[in-house]
Amino acid sequence: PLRLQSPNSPQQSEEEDVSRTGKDPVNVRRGFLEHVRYSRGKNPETATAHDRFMALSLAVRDRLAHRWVKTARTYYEKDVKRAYYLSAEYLLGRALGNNLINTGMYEAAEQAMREVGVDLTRLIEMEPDAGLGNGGLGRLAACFLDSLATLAYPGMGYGIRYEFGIFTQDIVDGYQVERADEWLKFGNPWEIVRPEKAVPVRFFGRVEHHQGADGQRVARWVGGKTVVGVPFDTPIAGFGNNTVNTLRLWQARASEEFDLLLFNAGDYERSVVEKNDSEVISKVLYPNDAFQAGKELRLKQQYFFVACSIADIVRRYLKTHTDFKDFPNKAAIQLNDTHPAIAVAELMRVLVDEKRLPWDEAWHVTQGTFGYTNHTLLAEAMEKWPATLFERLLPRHLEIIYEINQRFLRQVQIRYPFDLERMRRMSLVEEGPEKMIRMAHLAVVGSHSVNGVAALHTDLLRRDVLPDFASMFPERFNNKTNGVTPRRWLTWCNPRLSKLITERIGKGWETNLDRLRELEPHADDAEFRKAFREVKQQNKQDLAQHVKDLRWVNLDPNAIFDVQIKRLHEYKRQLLNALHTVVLWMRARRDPSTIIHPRAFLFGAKAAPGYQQAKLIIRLINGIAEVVNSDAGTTGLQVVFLPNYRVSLAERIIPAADVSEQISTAGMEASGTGNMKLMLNGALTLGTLDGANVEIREAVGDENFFLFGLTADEVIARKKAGYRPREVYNEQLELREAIDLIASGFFSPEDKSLFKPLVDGLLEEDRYLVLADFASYLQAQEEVARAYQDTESWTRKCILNVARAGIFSSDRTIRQYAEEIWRVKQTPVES
Ligand code: B1N
Repeated sequence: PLRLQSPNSPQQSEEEDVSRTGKDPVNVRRGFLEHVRYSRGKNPETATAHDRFMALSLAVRDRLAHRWVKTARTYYEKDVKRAYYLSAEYLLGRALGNNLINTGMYEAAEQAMREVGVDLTRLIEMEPDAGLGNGGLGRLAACFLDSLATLAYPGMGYGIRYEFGIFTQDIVDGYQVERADEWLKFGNPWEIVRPEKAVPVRFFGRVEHHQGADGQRVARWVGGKTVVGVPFDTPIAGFGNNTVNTLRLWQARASEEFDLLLFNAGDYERSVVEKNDSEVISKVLYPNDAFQAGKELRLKQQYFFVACSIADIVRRYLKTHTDFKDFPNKAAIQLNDTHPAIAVAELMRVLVDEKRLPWDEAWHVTQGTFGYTNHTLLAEAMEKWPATLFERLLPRHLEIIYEINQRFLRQVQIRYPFDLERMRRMSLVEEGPEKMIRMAHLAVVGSHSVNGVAALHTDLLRRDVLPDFASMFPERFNNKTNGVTPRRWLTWCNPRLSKLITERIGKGWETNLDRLRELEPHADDAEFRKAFREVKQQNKQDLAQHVKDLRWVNLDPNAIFDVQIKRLHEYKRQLLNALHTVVLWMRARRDPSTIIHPRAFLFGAKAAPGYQQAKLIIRLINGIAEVVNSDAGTTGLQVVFLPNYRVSLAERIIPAADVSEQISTAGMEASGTGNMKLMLNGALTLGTLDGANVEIREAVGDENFFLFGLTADEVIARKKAGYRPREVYNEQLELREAIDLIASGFFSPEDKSLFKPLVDGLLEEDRYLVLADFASYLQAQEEVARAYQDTESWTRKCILNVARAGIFSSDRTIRQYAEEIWRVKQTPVES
C-alpha cells in the first residue's frame, strides 16, 4: 500500500481536510487558480471561459473527493446492505450549480469567483447538460440519486455512458431538426475512469452442456465475441451531509484479446472495423420515450450494462463473503422498468453456471434481490424481443429464460389447474407468428416486489395490465408514487422563492419538505402574498429576457404563463392545447374582449426522430405561433415553442409558470413528475385525473386545482361504446372551425395539406380522445382565466400549492423504497 507521508515531514493536518469542505472563499479561490494553472496549463490571463468552468468544477470535485472516499470506506467497513439502481437512463442536467448547493459551497464559490473577476452564473451556464435520458424515467433516476445521498443511504446507480445523449433540437422553418449531442466534446470534469475495474462481456457464441464431476449438468457459454465495459464514476453529493455516493456508467471498448487475435492473423483492417462494432454499443441513447423500437443494438446496450453491473455487484459482495446465502441481505437491485430486466437471467447465469449454485438456491437469491418498477401501461412501450434474436445474441440467457418459464408455468398450473388460457397469458414467451420474450413477465417473476409509480397507475397495473400476476402474487405488488428532488427543483432553480420561504419558516425545509405546510397560514397574509407575487413576476421577467435572447419573441410578462413542457406524445395531448389556442385566437379576432386576460402559451417538447405524427404536431404549434404572435398586440395571445427543451431549460421555465398543463388522456400517463415540479414552484395545475395528478389534487384540494376531462374508466367505457369523434366535431361549432382552419392550410400556406394526417387522425379515430375532452377543457381554461382575475385569491391558491407539495419530494419516495422494498439502512458518513 501507498505510504501516506514521508517519515521526515509532519503529518498532514486535520485543518487541511476541514478546509477541503470548500466553505472558505480563500480556499476555493486557491483551488480554482491551481486548476487553471496545473490542469488547464494556462495563466489566469489566457484562460478561456471554458477553462474557468473546468477549473472551478475540478476544484469542487477535489472538495468532494475526501467525502467520496470516506463514504465508500464507511459502507465497506460496516458491510451494509446496498441499494443498486439499474437504469438505462440518467437525465442529470448540469452538475456544477447543484454540487455547489448540495455541498454548501455556493456562497464561497461566488465570492471566490468575484474576487478573480468571474461571474459564477455565467460559468455555470457553460456546462452542457448531461442528457443521458429521454424524459421522466431518466430524470426520476437522477432525483433518486440525489435523495439517496441526501438521506445517507448506501445507494449506487449503474447505467451506460452514452457518448451522445438525447439529441439537440433545432427548429428550422417550424420543423424539428435533430443534431448529435456532443456533451463530452470539451471533456467532463466530474467523471473518473476506472480501467482497473473493467469487465468483459460476451455476446453471441454457443452453449456447451457437460456432465460435471458431481453428476450435475453444467452449461458453458463459449465462443462469440467479447466486449469490455469500462466504468466511469461520477460523485453524487448529498445535501448538507458528508455522503458522496457513486453513479457508475459503463463505456464499451473493444477487448484487447480480440484485437490481438486479429492483429496476429495479420488482418489489420478487419480488426479495426470490429473494434468499431464493439464500441458502438455505448455510442448513443435511443431517443424513444415510452416506445419500443425493437432494435438489436438496443438489446446489446441493455445486456452490456447489466452484465457489467451484475459482475461488479458480485465482485464487491465476494470481497467479504464466501457463499451466496447472504447476497439478498447485502444487495437490493432495483430494475428501472424492463430495460435492465435481462439482469434476472444474468444473475441466474452467474450463480448457476459460474458459481455452481443449485438452481433453486440461485432462484431464491435472485428473487430476494430484485425489485421491478413499471413506468408505463402503454402497449407500444412493453418490451418484447424475438426469441430468435435472443438465441443468436444471448443463447445461454434464452435457455435460462425457458427454464424459468417452465418452472413458473408449473406453479401456475398447480395454482390454477386446467386453465390453459391463463398459462398462455402468463407465459414469459408469447407464441404467435414470431415467438417473443416478454420482459415485463421476466421482471415480475424474478422479483419479490413490483411497483407502479402513482396510485392510479398501480391500480391500473394490477387491474388491466398484469391482472393474472396480481392475483397470483398479490403481496408482490405495491405503489411508490414518484417524487422530485427539492434541491434542484426549488432551492437551485428558484432562489427567490427559496429565500422567501426560508424567511418565513426558517431553514431545514429542503430536507424535510413536509415543513412547507408551515406556509399555509401565510397564504392569508396580504404582505406575504405580495412578496410571493413579486417573486413570480421577477421569475417571469427573467424568462422573458431569456426567451428574447434565444428566439427574439417578446413575451408579455403580464400575461398568464401557461406552460406545457414534456416529451411530445399523442397521449400527452399537446394537440388539445394547440386546438384551444386556435379557438381563443379565432374568438379574439372577432372580438378582442373575449380574452379575459393576456395569455402566453409556452411549449417545450422533443419528438422521437421517427415519430412522424409527433413531429407534425411541433410543426403545427410553430405554424400557429407565427400567426398568433403576429397580432399579439390586439389579441393578447402569444404562442411560443421553446426549442431544445431539457433539464437546464426546465430550470428556467418552471419558476416562471402560472399554469401547469397536465392534460394526458386519463389512464395513460403513469405518473408525471413535471406536474410536481410546477406545483412546488407555485403554478396551478390544469389537469385530468391521470397519473399523480390525482394525488396532487387530493393534496392541494379541489378548489386549488383546475380539473377537466373523462376519468380513466370513462375513457374505457367511451371507447367500448364506439366513440365517433366526427360526431363531436359536428356538434361543436368553435372546435369545428378550429379544425377546419388547420385543415384549410391556414397555418401552413406553403403546403395546404400539411396537417391532413393530424386532422384525419382526429376525425377518424382520435385514439387519445382529444375531441371528447375538448368542451370540458375549454370550460376549465375559462375558469383559469377568470380565477386569474382575482389576484389575491389566485396567489392564495399558488401558495397553498407550494405549501402542500411536501409529499412529492423524492426523499419521501426513496424512504419508502428503502424501508418497504430494499430494507437498506441510513448510514451517515462521519466528517
Ligand atoms: O416514466 C416517468 C413517469 O412519470 C411518466 O408518466 C412515464 O411516462 C415515464 C421506454 C420510457 N414510462 N416509460 C418510459 C422511457 C424510455 C424508453 O425507452 C419507456 N418513460 C416513462 C417516471 O416514472
